[in-house]
Amino acid sequence: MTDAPEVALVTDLTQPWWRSAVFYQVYPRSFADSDGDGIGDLGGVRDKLGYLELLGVDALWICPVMRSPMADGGYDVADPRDIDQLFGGLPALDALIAEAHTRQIKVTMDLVPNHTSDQHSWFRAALRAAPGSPERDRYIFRDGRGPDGARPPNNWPSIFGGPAWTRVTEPDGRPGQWYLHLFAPEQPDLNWTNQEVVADFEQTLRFWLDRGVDGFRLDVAHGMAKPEGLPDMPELAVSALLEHDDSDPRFNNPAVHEIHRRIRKVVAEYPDAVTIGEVWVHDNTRFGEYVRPDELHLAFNFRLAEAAFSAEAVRAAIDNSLAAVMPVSAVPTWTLSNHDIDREVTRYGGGAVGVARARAMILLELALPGTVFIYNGAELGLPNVDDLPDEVLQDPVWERSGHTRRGRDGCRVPLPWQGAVPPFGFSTATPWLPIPPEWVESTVEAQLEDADSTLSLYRTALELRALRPEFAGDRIEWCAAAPDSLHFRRRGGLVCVLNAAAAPIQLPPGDVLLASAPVRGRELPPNAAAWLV
Ligand code: ISL
Repeated sequence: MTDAPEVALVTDLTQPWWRSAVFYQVYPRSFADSDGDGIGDLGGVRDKLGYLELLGVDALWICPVMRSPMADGGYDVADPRDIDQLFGGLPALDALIAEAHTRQIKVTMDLVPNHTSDQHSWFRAALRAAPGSPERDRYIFRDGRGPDGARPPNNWPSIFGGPAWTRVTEPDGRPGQWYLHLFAPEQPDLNWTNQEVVADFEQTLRFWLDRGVDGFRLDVAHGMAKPEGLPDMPELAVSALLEHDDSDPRFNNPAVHEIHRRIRKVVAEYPDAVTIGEVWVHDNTRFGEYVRPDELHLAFNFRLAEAAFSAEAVRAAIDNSLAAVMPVSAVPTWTLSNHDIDREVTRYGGGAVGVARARAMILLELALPGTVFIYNGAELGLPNVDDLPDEVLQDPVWERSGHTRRGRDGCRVPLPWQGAVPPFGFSTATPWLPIPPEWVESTVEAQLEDADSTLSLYRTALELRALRPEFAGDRIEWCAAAPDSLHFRRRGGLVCVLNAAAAPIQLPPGDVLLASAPVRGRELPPNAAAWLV
Protein backbone atom coordinates (compact mmCIF):
# COMPACT_ATOMS: atom_id res chain seq x y z
CA MET A 1 0.00 0.00 0.00
CA THR A 2 1.07 3.63 0.45
CA ASP A 3 4.56 4.51 1.55
CA ALA A 4 5.61 7.90 2.82
CA PRO A 5 7.79 9.25 -0.03
CA GLU A 6 5.06 8.72 -2.64
CA VAL A 7 2.43 10.32 -0.43
CA ALA A 8 4.68 13.35 -0.02
CA LEU A 9 4.57 13.87 -3.78
CA VAL A 10 0.92 14.82 -3.72
CA THR A 11 0.51 16.12 -0.18
CA ASP A 12 0.45 19.89 -0.07
CA LEU A 13 1.83 20.84 3.33
CA THR A 14 0.37 24.33 3.12
CA GLN A 15 -3.11 22.80 3.38
CA PRO A 16 -4.64 21.48 6.60
CA TRP A 17 -4.60 17.69 6.79
CA TRP A 18 -8.37 17.39 6.82
CA ARG A 19 -8.95 19.23 3.55
CA SER A 20 -9.15 16.07 1.50
CA ALA A 21 -9.04 13.49 4.28
CA VAL A 22 -11.06 10.30 4.37
CA PHE A 23 -12.66 9.86 7.78
CA TYR A 24 -13.89 6.49 8.98
CA GLN A 25 -16.81 6.66 11.39
CA VAL A 26 -16.61 4.10 14.17
CA TYR A 27 -19.84 3.29 15.99
CA PRO A 28 -17.93 1.83 18.93
CA ARG A 29 -20.67 -0.45 20.27
CA SER A 30 -20.71 -2.23 16.92
CA PHE A 31 -17.14 -2.21 15.67
CA ALA A 32 -15.15 -4.79 17.69
CA ASP A 33 -15.45 -6.11 21.24
CA SER A 34 -12.14 -6.67 23.05
CA ASP A 35 -13.42 -7.60 26.52
CA GLY A 36 -16.09 -10.18 25.73
CA ASP A 37 -19.20 -8.39 26.96
CA GLY A 38 -20.95 -8.36 23.60
CA ILE A 39 -20.50 -4.60 23.14
CA GLY A 40 -17.71 -3.07 21.08
CA ASP A 41 -15.12 -0.91 22.84
CA LEU A 42 -12.00 1.19 22.33
CA GLY A 43 -9.72 -1.81 22.85
CA GLY A 44 -11.54 -3.33 19.88
CA VAL A 45 -10.85 -0.26 17.77
CA ARG A 46 -7.19 -0.42 18.76
CA ASP A 47 -7.02 -4.12 17.84
CA LYS A 48 -8.31 -3.29 14.38
CA LEU A 49 -6.01 -0.35 13.59
CA GLY A 50 -4.02 -2.59 11.26
CA TYR A 51 -7.21 -3.18 9.30
CA LEU A 52 -7.98 0.53 9.15
CA GLU A 53 -4.45 1.25 7.97
CA LEU A 54 -4.83 -1.38 5.28
CA LEU A 55 -8.15 0.14 4.28
CA GLY A 56 -6.33 3.44 3.86
CA VAL A 57 -8.31 5.93 5.93
CA ASP A 58 -6.71 9.10 7.28
CA ALA A 59 -8.76 9.71 10.40
CA LEU A 60 -11.33 8.18 12.73
CA TRP A 61 -14.51 9.77 13.99
CA ILE A 62 -15.49 7.82 17.08
CA CYS A 63 -19.12 8.18 18.17
CA PRO A 64 -19.54 9.19 21.85
CA VAL A 65 -17.56 7.15 24.36
CA MET A 66 -17.87 9.46 27.37
CA ARG A 67 -19.46 8.29 30.61
CA SER A 68 -23.13 7.60 29.89
CA PRO A 69 -26.11 5.53 31.07
CA MET A 70 -26.58 4.75 27.32
CA ALA A 71 -30.18 5.87 26.96
CA ASP A 72 -29.25 6.95 23.41
CA GLY A 73 -26.17 4.87 22.61
CA GLY A 74 -23.88 7.31 24.43
CA TYR A 75 -25.37 10.57 23.11
CA ASP A 76 -26.58 11.07 26.70
CA VAL A 77 -23.39 12.12 28.44
CA ALA A 78 -23.14 12.00 32.25
CA ASP A 79 -19.52 13.15 32.41
CA PRO A 80 -18.04 14.75 29.30
CA ARG A 81 -14.47 14.44 30.60
CA ASP A 82 -14.33 10.72 31.26
CA ILE A 83 -14.52 7.59 29.10
CA ASP A 84 -17.20 5.07 30.03
CA GLN A 85 -15.91 1.81 31.56
CA LEU A 86 -18.01 -0.01 28.97
CA PHE A 87 -15.56 1.29 26.36
CA GLY A 88 -12.45 0.75 28.49
CA GLY A 89 -12.10 4.00 30.43
CA LEU A 90 -9.53 6.75 29.83
CA PRO A 91 -6.54 4.38 29.51
CA ALA A 92 -8.19 2.72 26.51
CA LEU A 93 -8.55 6.06 24.74
CA ASP A 94 -4.97 7.07 25.53
CA ALA A 95 -3.68 3.78 24.16
CA LEU A 96 -5.83 4.09 21.04
CA ILE A 97 -4.64 7.63 20.32
CA ALA A 98 -0.98 6.67 20.80
CA GLU A 99 -1.16 3.67 18.51
CA ALA A 100 -3.30 5.38 15.88
CA HIS A 101 -0.77 8.19 15.72
CA THR A 102 2.12 5.80 15.17
CA ARG A 103 0.14 4.56 12.16
CA GLN A 104 -0.48 8.15 10.93
CA ILE A 105 -4.20 7.86 11.66
CA LYS A 106 -5.84 10.87 13.32
CA VAL A 107 -8.47 10.42 16.02
CA THR A 108 -11.51 12.66 16.34
CA MET A 109 -14.17 12.33 19.03
CA ASP A 110 -17.88 13.01 19.06
CA LEU A 111 -18.94 15.69 21.57
CA VAL A 112 -22.52 16.48 22.52
CA PRO A 113 -22.92 20.20 23.31
CA ASN A 114 -26.71 20.46 22.99
CA HIS A 115 -27.68 18.28 25.95
CA THR A 116 -26.40 16.11 28.77
CA SER A 117 -27.64 12.92 30.36
CA ASP A 118 -30.26 13.25 33.07
CA GLN A 119 -27.63 11.50 35.23
CA HIS A 120 -25.14 14.38 34.81
CA SER A 121 -24.36 15.88 38.23
CA TRP A 122 -25.68 19.24 37.01
CA PHE A 123 -29.08 17.84 36.14
CA ARG A 124 -29.38 15.94 39.40
CA ALA A 125 -28.53 19.16 41.22
CA ALA A 126 -31.13 21.02 39.14
CA LEU A 127 -33.83 18.54 40.23
CA ARG A 128 -32.90 19.04 43.89
CA ALA A 129 -32.87 22.84 43.57
CA ALA A 130 -35.77 25.28 43.41
CA PRO A 131 -37.31 26.96 40.37
CA GLY A 132 -35.27 30.04 39.48
CA SER A 133 -32.08 28.67 41.07
CA PRO A 134 -28.65 28.82 39.37
CA GLU A 135 -28.74 25.03 39.19
CA ARG A 136 -31.93 25.11 37.10
CA ASP A 137 -30.54 27.88 34.90
CA ARG A 138 -27.99 25.52 33.31
CA TYR A 139 -30.93 23.73 31.67
CA ILE A 140 -34.20 24.96 30.19
CA PHE A 141 -36.81 24.76 32.92
CA ARG A 142 -40.14 26.57 32.50
CA ASP A 143 -43.51 26.67 34.26
CA GLY A 144 -46.25 24.78 32.45
CA ARG A 145 -49.29 26.32 30.79
CA GLY A 146 -52.84 26.18 32.09
CA PRO A 147 -54.15 26.87 35.59
CA ASP A 148 -52.08 24.14 37.29
CA GLY A 149 -49.16 24.41 34.93
CA ALA A 150 -50.20 20.95 33.81
CA ARG A 151 -49.65 21.54 30.10
CA PRO A 152 -46.14 21.73 28.57
CA PRO A 153 -44.71 25.25 28.10
CA ASN A 154 -45.02 24.97 24.31
CA ASN A 155 -46.04 22.46 21.65
CA TRP A 156 -42.60 21.26 20.64
CA PRO A 157 -42.29 17.53 20.00
CA SER A 158 -39.15 15.55 20.70
CA ILE A 159 -37.20 14.37 17.64
CA PHE A 160 -37.65 10.85 19.03
CA GLY A 161 -41.43 11.19 19.48
CA GLY A 162 -43.70 12.47 22.26
CA PRO A 163 -43.47 15.95 23.76
CA ALA A 164 -40.10 17.72 24.10
CA TRP A 165 -40.97 18.57 27.71
CA THR A 166 -41.08 16.48 30.86
CA ARG A 167 -42.60 17.65 34.12
CA VAL A 168 -40.59 17.24 37.30
CA THR A 169 -41.65 16.71 40.88
CA GLU A 170 -40.37 19.58 43.02
CA PRO A 171 -38.27 18.81 46.13
CA ASP A 172 -41.41 19.48 48.24
CA GLY A 173 -43.25 16.66 46.46
CA ARG A 174 -45.56 18.83 44.35
CA PRO A 175 -45.85 18.61 40.54
CA GLY A 176 -43.55 21.34 39.29
CA GLN A 177 -41.74 22.83 36.35
CA TRP A 178 -41.04 21.27 32.97
CA TYR A 179 -37.64 20.80 31.33
CA LEU A 180 -36.87 20.82 27.63
CA HIS A 181 -35.40 17.80 25.84
CA LEU A 182 -35.34 17.96 22.04
CA PHE A 183 -34.37 14.28 22.12
CA ALA A 184 -35.17 11.69 24.84
CA PRO A 185 -36.27 12.74 28.36
CA GLU A 186 -32.90 11.33 29.47
CA GLN A 187 -31.23 14.08 27.39
CA PRO A 188 -32.12 17.47 28.92
CA ASP A 189 -31.13 20.45 26.73
CA LEU A 190 -28.49 22.78 28.13
CA ASN A 191 -29.03 26.52 28.38
CA TRP A 192 -26.26 27.99 26.23
CA THR A 193 -27.01 31.54 27.40
CA ASN A 194 -25.62 30.42 30.79
CA GLN A 195 -21.90 31.26 30.88
CA GLU A 196 -21.10 28.27 33.09
CA VAL A 197 -22.33 26.02 30.28
CA VAL A 198 -20.09 27.77 27.78
CA ALA A 199 -17.06 27.67 30.08
CA ASP A 200 -17.57 24.00 30.88
CA PHE A 201 -17.68 23.07 27.20
CA GLU A 202 -14.47 24.99 26.60
CA GLN A 203 -12.89 23.01 29.41
CA THR A 204 -14.08 19.80 27.77
CA LEU A 205 -12.54 20.79 24.42
CA ARG A 206 -9.18 21.51 26.04
CA PHE A 207 -9.33 18.35 28.14
CA TRP A 208 -9.46 16.12 25.07
CA LEU A 209 -7.18 18.22 22.87
CA ASP A 210 -4.54 18.13 25.60
CA ARG A 211 -4.81 14.31 25.59
CA GLY A 212 -3.92 14.28 21.89
CA VAL A 213 -7.30 14.13 20.20
CA ASP A 214 -7.14 15.64 16.69
CA GLY A 215 -10.58 17.19 16.63
CA PHE A 216 -14.28 16.78 17.20
CA ARG A 217 -17.51 15.93 15.52
CA LEU A 218 -20.05 18.21 17.19
CA ASP A 219 -23.46 16.63 17.64
CA VAL A 220 -26.53 18.66 16.63
CA ALA A 221 -24.29 21.66 15.94
CA HIS A 222 -27.31 23.61 14.67
CA GLY A 223 -29.22 23.01 17.88
CA MET A 224 -27.72 24.72 20.92
CA ALA A 225 -29.36 28.15 20.63
CA LYS A 226 -33.08 28.39 21.32
CA PRO A 227 -35.40 31.14 20.09
CA GLU A 228 -36.35 33.95 22.43
CA GLY A 229 -39.55 33.10 24.33
CA LEU A 230 -39.64 29.50 23.02
CA PRO A 231 -42.62 30.09 20.70
CA ASP A 232 -44.93 27.28 19.53
CA MET A 233 -44.05 25.71 16.22
CA PRO A 234 -46.44 25.43 13.26
CA GLU A 235 -48.77 22.46 13.84
CA LEU A 236 -47.95 20.93 10.47
CA ALA A 237 -44.35 20.29 11.41
CA VAL A 238 -45.20 18.84 14.79
CA SER A 239 -45.52 15.15 13.93
CA ALA A 240 -42.37 14.18 12.01
CA LEU A 241 -39.95 11.94 13.90
CA LEU A 242 -36.20 12.15 13.31
CA GLU A 243 -36.80 14.97 10.85
CA HIS A 244 -37.13 18.71 10.69
CA ASP A 245 -37.07 21.43 8.08
CA ASP A 246 -35.58 24.92 7.97
CA SER A 247 -38.70 26.59 9.38
CA ASP A 248 -38.44 24.60 12.62
CA PRO A 249 -37.89 26.93 15.60
CA ARG A 250 -36.13 24.21 17.57
CA PHE A 251 -32.99 24.41 15.41
CA ASN A 252 -30.72 26.81 13.54
CA ASN A 253 -31.33 29.93 15.62
CA PRO A 254 -28.92 32.77 14.79
CA ALA A 255 -27.35 32.87 18.26
CA VAL A 256 -25.80 29.46 17.52
CA HIS A 257 -23.10 31.20 15.49
CA GLU A 258 -21.71 33.06 18.48
CA ILE A 259 -21.39 29.68 20.22
CA HIS A 260 -19.40 28.33 17.28
CA ARG A 261 -17.13 31.37 17.37
CA ARG A 262 -16.37 30.70 21.02
CA ILE A 263 -15.63 27.06 20.25
CA ARG A 264 -13.38 28.00 17.34
CA LYS A 265 -11.32 30.34 19.52
CA VAL A 266 -10.43 27.43 21.80
CA VAL A 267 -9.79 24.96 19.01
CA ALA A 268 -7.60 27.50 17.21
CA GLU A 269 -5.11 27.19 20.08
CA TYR A 270 -4.41 23.72 18.65
CA PRO A 271 -3.48 24.48 15.03
CA ASP A 272 -4.03 21.00 13.55
CA ALA A 273 -7.34 20.31 15.25
CA VAL A 274 -10.54 20.13 13.24
CA THR A 275 -14.22 20.55 14.08
CA ILE A 276 -16.96 18.94 12.04
CA GLY A 277 -20.52 19.98 12.79
CA GLU A 278 -23.64 17.92 12.33
CA VAL A 279 -25.71 20.57 10.60
CA TRP A 280 -29.14 19.55 9.32
CA VAL A 281 -29.83 22.83 7.52
CA HIS A 282 -31.10 22.68 3.99
CA ASP A 283 -30.76 26.24 2.73
CA ASN A 284 -27.31 26.73 1.19
CA THR A 285 -26.76 30.24 2.54
CA ARG A 286 -27.79 29.26 6.06
CA PHE A 287 -25.67 26.10 5.87
CA GLY A 288 -22.62 28.04 4.67
CA GLU A 289 -22.84 30.32 7.70
CA TYR A 290 -21.68 27.42 9.91
CA VAL A 291 -18.37 27.10 8.07
CA ARG A 292 -17.37 30.75 7.93
CA PRO A 293 -13.67 31.21 8.72
CA ASP A 294 -14.26 31.81 12.44
CA GLU A 295 -16.82 28.99 13.01
CA LEU A 296 -16.65 25.26 12.25
CA HIS A 297 -13.94 23.92 9.94
CA LEU A 298 -16.31 21.46 8.33
CA ALA A 299 -20.01 20.63 8.41
CA PHE A 300 -21.68 17.46 7.26
CA ASN A 301 -23.67 17.98 4.14
CA PHE A 302 -26.34 15.28 3.94
CA ARG A 303 -27.63 15.97 0.44
CA LEU A 304 -25.77 13.08 -1.14
CA ALA A 305 -27.03 10.74 1.57
CA GLU A 306 -30.56 11.94 0.85
CA ALA A 307 -30.32 11.70 -2.94
CA ALA A 308 -31.98 8.86 -4.84
CA PHE A 309 -29.81 6.85 -7.22
CA SER A 310 -30.49 8.94 -10.32
CA ALA A 311 -28.21 11.19 -12.33
CA GLU A 312 -30.45 14.17 -11.75
CA ALA A 313 -30.69 13.75 -7.98
CA VAL A 314 -27.00 13.02 -7.53
CA ARG A 315 -25.95 15.96 -9.67
CA ALA A 316 -28.27 18.29 -7.78
CA ALA A 317 -26.83 17.06 -4.49
CA ILE A 318 -23.27 17.66 -5.66
CA ASP A 319 -24.03 21.11 -7.09
CA ASN A 320 -25.85 22.11 -3.92
CA SER A 321 -23.13 20.87 -1.61
CA LEU A 322 -20.47 22.75 -3.55
CA ALA A 323 -22.60 25.90 -3.80
CA ALA A 324 -23.18 25.87 -0.03
CA VAL A 325 -19.48 26.12 0.88
CA MET A 326 -17.94 28.02 -2.02
CA PRO A 327 -19.11 31.52 -1.05
CA VAL A 328 -17.39 31.12 2.34
CA SER A 329 -14.35 29.30 0.88
CA ALA A 330 -14.98 26.23 3.01
CA VAL A 331 -14.21 22.62 2.15
CA PRO A 332 -17.09 20.43 0.91
CA THR A 333 -17.89 17.22 2.77
CA TRP A 334 -19.46 14.04 1.44
CA THR A 335 -21.22 11.25 3.21
CA LEU A 336 -23.42 8.38 2.04
CA SER A 337 -24.50 7.07 5.44
CA ASN A 338 -24.03 7.22 9.19
CA HIS A 339 -25.43 5.68 12.37
CA ASP A 340 -28.74 7.59 12.05
CA ILE A 341 -29.80 6.73 8.51
CA ASP A 342 -30.44 3.58 6.49
CA ARG A 343 -27.35 2.08 4.93
CA GLU A 344 -26.84 3.04 1.28
CA VAL A 345 -27.11 -0.56 -0.01
CA THR A 346 -30.65 -0.66 1.38
CA ARG A 347 -31.57 2.87 0.28
CA TYR A 348 -30.53 2.06 -3.28
CA GLY A 349 -32.82 -0.97 -3.46
CA GLY A 350 -31.01 -3.70 -1.52
CA GLY A 351 -29.69 -7.02 -2.86
CA ALA A 352 -27.25 -7.15 -5.75
CA VAL A 353 -28.58 -3.91 -7.26
CA GLY A 354 -28.20 -2.08 -3.96
CA VAL A 355 -24.62 -3.28 -3.61
CA ALA A 356 -23.78 -2.37 -7.23
CA ARG A 357 -25.16 1.13 -6.74
CA ALA A 358 -23.37 1.61 -3.43
CA ARG A 359 -20.12 0.57 -5.11
CA ALA A 360 -20.75 3.08 -7.88
CA MET A 361 -21.54 5.83 -5.41
CA ILE A 362 -18.36 5.36 -3.38
CA LEU A 363 -16.32 5.87 -6.53
CA LEU A 364 -18.34 8.97 -7.34
CA GLU A 365 -17.92 10.27 -3.80
CA LEU A 366 -14.18 9.65 -3.67
CA ALA A 367 -13.77 11.46 -6.99
CA LEU A 368 -15.14 14.70 -5.54
CA PRO A 369 -12.99 17.44 -4.03
CA GLY A 370 -13.17 17.71 -0.24
CA THR A 371 -13.51 15.51 2.82
CA VAL A 372 -15.20 12.11 2.75
CA PHE A 373 -16.84 10.25 5.65
CA ILE A 374 -17.24 6.47 5.49
CA TYR A 375 -19.54 4.78 8.01
CA ASN A 376 -18.15 1.54 9.43
CA GLY A 377 -19.40 -1.44 7.47
CA ALA A 378 -20.03 0.51 4.27
CA GLU A 379 -16.71 -0.83 3.02
CA LEU A 380 -18.16 -4.33 3.42
CA GLY A 381 -21.27 -3.47 1.43
CA LEU A 382 -23.49 -4.21 4.44
CA PRO A 383 -27.24 -3.59 4.16
CA ASN A 384 -29.57 -2.51 6.95
CA VAL A 385 -30.97 -5.32 9.06
CA ASP A 386 -34.64 -4.54 9.03
CA ASP A 387 -35.95 -7.72 10.67
CA LEU A 388 -34.34 -7.35 14.10
CA PRO A 389 -36.64 -8.93 16.71
CA ASP A 390 -38.67 -6.36 18.68
CA GLU A 391 -37.14 -7.39 21.97
CA VAL A 392 -33.58 -6.47 20.98
CA LEU A 393 -34.36 -2.95 19.74
CA GLN A 394 -32.53 -0.31 21.77
CA ASP A 395 -33.04 2.97 19.90
CA PRO A 396 -35.22 5.22 22.12
CA VAL A 397 -37.29 5.96 19.00
CA TRP A 398 -38.90 2.49 19.29
CA GLU A 399 -40.37 3.17 22.75
CA ARG A 400 -41.00 6.89 22.23
CA SER A 401 -42.99 6.28 19.04
CA GLY A 402 -45.26 3.78 20.81
CA HIS A 403 -43.65 1.00 18.74
CA THR A 404 -44.65 2.57 15.44
CA ARG A 405 -41.10 3.42 14.36
CA ARG A 406 -38.37 0.84 14.70
CA GLY A 407 -35.61 3.41 14.92
CA ARG A 408 -31.99 3.26 13.86
CA ASP A 409 -30.75 -0.08 15.19
CA GLY A 410 -30.93 -1.62 11.71
CA CYS A 411 -27.87 0.34 10.60
CA ARG A 412 -26.00 -0.32 13.85
CA VAL A 413 -25.65 -4.11 13.74
CA PRO A 414 -22.09 -5.22 14.70
CA LEU A 415 -19.51 -5.80 11.97
CA PRO A 416 -18.69 -9.33 10.77
CA TRP A 417 -14.93 -9.91 10.92
CA GLN A 418 -14.22 -13.60 10.29
CA GLY A 419 -15.37 -17.19 10.45
CA ALA A 420 -18.47 -19.03 9.36
CA VAL A 421 -21.06 -18.28 12.04
CA PRO A 422 -22.30 -15.24 13.98
CA PRO A 423 -20.94 -13.29 15.76
CA PHE A 424 -18.15 -13.60 13.18
CA GLY A 425 -15.31 -12.65 15.51
CA PHE A 426 -17.00 -9.43 16.62
CA SER A 427 -17.14 -10.73 20.20
CA THR A 428 -16.72 -13.90 22.22
CA ALA A 429 -20.14 -13.22 23.78
CA THR A 430 -23.62 -12.71 22.36
CA PRO A 431 -23.50 -9.38 20.51
CA TRP A 432 -25.78 -6.55 21.66
CA LEU A 433 -27.65 -6.84 18.36
CA PRO A 434 -27.77 -10.17 16.47
CA ILE A 435 -25.69 -10.45 13.29
CA PRO A 436 -27.47 -12.19 10.36
CA PRO A 437 -25.94 -15.57 9.42
CA GLU A 438 -25.94 -14.56 5.74
CA TRP A 439 -23.23 -12.00 6.49
CA VAL A 440 -20.82 -14.93 6.23
CA GLU A 441 -20.23 -13.73 2.67
CA SER A 442 -19.45 -10.20 3.86
CA THR A 443 -16.87 -10.79 6.57
CA VAL A 444 -13.62 -8.87 6.40
CA GLU A 445 -11.84 -12.20 6.15
CA ALA A 446 -13.92 -13.30 3.16
CA GLN A 447 -13.50 -10.00 1.35
CA LEU A 448 -9.81 -9.30 1.96
CA GLU A 449 -8.62 -12.04 -0.39
CA ASP A 450 -11.28 -11.44 -3.04
CA ALA A 451 -10.10 -8.88 -5.58
CA ASP A 452 -13.69 -8.20 -6.67
CA SER A 453 -15.09 -7.60 -3.19
CA THR A 454 -16.46 -4.27 -2.04
CA LEU A 455 -13.67 -4.10 0.55
CA SER A 456 -11.08 -4.50 -2.22
CA LEU A 457 -12.79 -1.79 -4.24
CA TYR A 458 -12.60 0.57 -1.27
CA ARG A 459 -8.94 -0.24 -0.63
CA THR A 460 -7.93 0.33 -4.23
CA ALA A 461 -10.00 3.49 -4.53
CA LEU A 462 -8.58 4.98 -1.34
CA GLU A 463 -5.04 4.17 -2.37
CA LEU A 464 -5.48 5.75 -5.81
CA ARG A 465 -7.13 8.81 -4.31
CA ALA A 466 -4.19 9.29 -1.94
CA LEU A 467 -1.48 8.77 -4.53
CA ARG A 468 -2.58 9.94 -7.92
CA PRO A 469 -2.02 13.56 -8.96
CA GLU A 470 -5.17 13.46 -11.15
CA PHE A 471 -7.26 14.05 -8.00
CA ALA A 472 -5.95 17.61 -7.67
CA GLY A 473 -8.29 20.61 -7.86
CA ASP A 474 -10.98 22.20 -5.74
CA ARG A 475 -13.76 22.12 -8.29
CA ILE A 476 -15.37 19.84 -10.79
CA GLU A 477 -16.30 20.49 -14.37
CA TRP A 478 -19.43 18.80 -15.71
CA CYS A 479 -19.17 17.28 -19.16
CA ALA A 480 -21.92 16.20 -21.55
CA ALA A 481 -23.25 12.76 -20.66
CA ALA A 482 -25.74 10.16 -21.91
CA PRO A 483 -29.27 10.26 -20.39
CA ASP A 484 -29.34 9.33 -16.69
CA SER A 485 -25.57 9.30 -16.45
CA LEU A 486 -23.01 11.76 -15.09
CA HIS A 487 -19.56 12.73 -16.31
CA PHE A 488 -17.27 15.15 -14.51
CA ARG A 489 -13.60 16.06 -14.48
CA ARG A 490 -11.17 17.26 -11.83
CA ARG A 491 -8.53 19.84 -12.72
CA GLY A 492 -5.82 17.23 -12.15
CA GLY A 493 -7.33 15.23 -15.00
CA LEU A 494 -9.44 12.61 -13.24
CA VAL A 495 -12.67 11.80 -15.03
CA CYS A 496 -15.57 10.15 -13.20
CA VAL A 497 -18.54 8.62 -14.96
CA LEU A 498 -21.67 7.29 -13.26
CA ASN A 499 -24.24 5.22 -15.11
CA ALA A 500 -27.62 5.38 -13.38
CA ALA A 501 -29.51 4.36 -16.52
CA ALA A 502 -30.97 0.89 -17.23
CA ALA A 503 -28.67 0.23 -20.23
CA PRO A 504 -24.88 0.29 -20.67
CA ILE A 505 -23.23 3.55 -21.80
CA GLN A 506 -20.09 4.26 -23.81
CA LEU A 507 -17.18 5.54 -21.74
CA PRO A 508 -15.48 8.77 -22.81
CA PRO A 509 -11.84 8.62 -24.01
CA GLY A 510 -9.14 7.77 -21.46
CA ASP A 511 -7.66 4.84 -19.61
CA VAL A 512 -9.87 3.18 -17.02
CA LEU A 513 -8.17 3.59 -13.65
CA LEU A 514 -10.85 1.81 -11.66
CA ALA A 515 -14.45 0.73 -12.19
CA SER A 516 -17.09 -0.48 -9.77
CA ALA A 517 -18.20 -3.23 -12.20
CA PRO A 518 -16.50 -5.01 -15.11
CA VAL A 519 -16.04 -2.79 -18.19
CA ARG A 520 -16.33 -4.71 -21.47
CA GLY A 521 -14.91 -2.93 -24.50
CA ARG A 522 -15.76 0.69 -23.72
CA GLU A 523 -19.12 -0.13 -22.13
CA LEU A 524 -19.95 0.81 -18.57
CA PRO A 525 -22.84 -1.36 -17.31
CA PRO A 526 -25.88 0.08 -15.45
CA ASN A 527 -25.51 0.86 -11.75
CA ALA A 528 -21.78 1.40 -12.09
CA ALA A 529 -19.13 4.11 -12.04
CA ALA A 530 -15.64 4.39 -13.48
CA TRP A 531 -12.57 6.56 -13.06
CA LEU A 532 -10.56 7.45 -16.14
CA VAL A 533 -7.33 9.35 -16.65
O1 ISL B 1 -33.64 16.09 12.85
C1 ISL B 1 -32.97 15.29 12.33
C2 ISL B 1 -32.74 15.28 10.84
O2 ISL B 1 -33.45 16.29 10.19
C3 ISL B 1 -32.36 14.27 13.12
O3 ISL B 1 -31.73 13.34 12.32
C4 ISL B 1 -31.41 14.85 14.16
O4 ISL B 1 -30.70 15.92 13.68
C5 ISL B 1 -30.46 13.83 14.55
O5 ISL B 1 -31.18 12.78 15.13
C6 ISL B 1 -29.40 14.32 15.52
O6 ISL B 1 -28.53 13.26 15.66
C7 ISL B 1 -27.53 13.27 16.61
O7 ISL B 1 -27.99 13.59 17.91
C8 ISL B 1 -28.90 12.67 18.50
C9 ISL B 1 -28.38 11.23 18.41
O8 ISL B 1 -29.42 10.36 18.76
C10 ISL B 1 -27.89 10.90 17.02
O9 ISL B 1 -27.38 9.60 16.99
C11 ISL B 1 -26.86 11.93 16.65
O10 ISL B 1 -26.24 11.67 15.41
C12 ISL B 1 -29.07 13.09 19.92
O11 ISL B 1 -27.84 13.31 20.53
